[in-house]
Amino acid sequence: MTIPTGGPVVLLAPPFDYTSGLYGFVGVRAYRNQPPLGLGYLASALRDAGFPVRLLDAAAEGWDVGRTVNEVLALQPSVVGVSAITLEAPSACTLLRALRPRTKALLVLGGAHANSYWETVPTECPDADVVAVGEGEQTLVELCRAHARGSPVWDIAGSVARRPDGTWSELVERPPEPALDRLAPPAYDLFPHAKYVPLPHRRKRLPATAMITSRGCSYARCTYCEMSNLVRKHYRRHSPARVVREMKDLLALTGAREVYFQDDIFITDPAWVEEFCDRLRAERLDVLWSCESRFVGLSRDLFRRMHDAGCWRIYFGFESGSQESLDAIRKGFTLAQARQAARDARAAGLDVVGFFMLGLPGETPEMGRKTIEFARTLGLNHAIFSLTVPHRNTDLYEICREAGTILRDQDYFSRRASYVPHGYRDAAQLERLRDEAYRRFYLRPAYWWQCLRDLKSMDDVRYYLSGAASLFSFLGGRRGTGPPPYMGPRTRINRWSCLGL
Ligand code: B12
Ligand code: SF4
Repeated sequence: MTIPTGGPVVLLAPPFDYTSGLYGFVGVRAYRNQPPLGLGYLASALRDAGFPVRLLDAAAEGWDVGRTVNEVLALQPSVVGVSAITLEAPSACTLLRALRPRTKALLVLGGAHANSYWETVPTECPDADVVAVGEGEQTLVELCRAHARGSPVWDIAGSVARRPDGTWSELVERPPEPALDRLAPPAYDLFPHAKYVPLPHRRKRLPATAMITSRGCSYARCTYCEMSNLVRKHYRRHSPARVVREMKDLLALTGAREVYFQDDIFITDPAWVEEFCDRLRAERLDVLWSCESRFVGLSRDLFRRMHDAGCWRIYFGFESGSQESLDAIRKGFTLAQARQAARDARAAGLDVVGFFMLGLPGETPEMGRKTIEFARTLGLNHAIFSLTVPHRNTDLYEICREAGTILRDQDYFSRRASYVPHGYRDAAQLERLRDEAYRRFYLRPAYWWQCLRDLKSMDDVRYYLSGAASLFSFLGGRRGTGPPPYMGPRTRINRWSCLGL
């Protein structure tokens, strides 16, 4: 095992990997558009335990692997902690492979990919010394302490590690922190905030930043989501008082004028939201915010209260316009409930964005068109149509294997279909339907008339202009594996910035 060197702990978000084909229309600058809060929490815990910490976000910086390796080595780290979701795992592994011969630092890999696939990570990423599983604050502190003492690191709960004989230790799970308020807020001061510019559909005002108020999902049943397998019993939330305090400090630090709440479901307990809104209003902060939520059982009054406390937008996962598909993926609501929620939120003054999935198992082009039609009738401000991507660690994966063809795993950004249900002729037919969905949703007079009626400020005008630029750049993009014709993405982003966006 490695020898401690006494340098800082370097926490690292890996580079965005163009060569893997995972780019699509969004581009590198748009890829990392919010701070990776998980690393921020780890940094806080390490600092509280007395470790010097550096946080590098290679994706936000636009660094490639070579540059990232040089930046890490220049800091002479004792421990390097890399965070990756599955999409980023190939890039994280390439990085660790490049680092391994050039440093004696302990190399730790964690994040959503390790949380779901820790059993296979040691094989696919053999240059990591340790794979952290689950919430990492305490695990990483203990790993760093053991490493600093020169003690073995292969018996630390919440991780698996390579032993000197090359075998990997068994996982002893670490229970997640039961009382979230005991955790220090993320070390916001370590993020390169100026680099995070959310996509136009994610914010109205800049600078905009992000926070999270809960962990886990309180519903956790949807068949396509890894949350349904991981964390159902572990749903926890910060107190409203803590969230408002954290928000105040974050705004003071960054000058942000808008916050996006990253929670899987922001509204789980209406009483919590009411208290949060009351406290926020009492602070009279100049801040807009937005959040994602389920909508079953929520009232127009609650939406109005949120609106009065600065919430401008809410994202709902409507997913499908076919009740049959909704039931199959266990969404737990009816089309009528979905329609009512959209109506109530709009009537309360909120922008409503709908997420929709095309190409679910059992779907035919006719059913897909029902989803498009449904989206068009909800009075939404924005709709996002995604092609179904089966995650290996979900119930949907097995269903997809039976009811269609899985073409590639966990490929979110290339615009190509990962999975084709039996009801579709081929991937191209499904991809065409997705493009048709965007055209039919956005390119209709009723939609533009609604947008005009919603214009209330210059922020709104800028917002719609940038949204239109995104839409046309998407519809103008080419299908396939090579970089789209308008890459690099920097040029595209720079063009928006000349509009002052
Ligand atoms: C907010 C969010 C987003 C935001 C911002 C993401 C970002 N860049 O920060 C947006 C909306 C942009 C987004 C987009 C996507 N997301 Co997302 N997102 C989330 C969400 C809801 C919260 C993330 C979060 O902040 N969690 C809270 C922090 C505290 O947890 P954490 O990051 O996991 O970190 C903890 C541990 O994992 C661990 N840890 C993490 N890293 C490390 C490293 C080391 C060394 C150690 C020791 C420990 C450790 O310790 C941390 C503290 O306890 C999660 C679901 C969830 N609840 O986690 C999905 C999730 C991460 N997203 C997911 C996906 C698939 C995506 C997209 C690919 C979706 C798409 N189709 O485009 C894109 C990817 C874009 C991107 N750039 O990341 C999946 C990832 C699944 C997987 N196996 O990869 C998740 C898990 C949702 C799900 N249920 O399936 N996402
Ligand atoms: S899709 Fe959303 S509501 Fe469903 S299990 Fe995942 S996080 Fe929870």
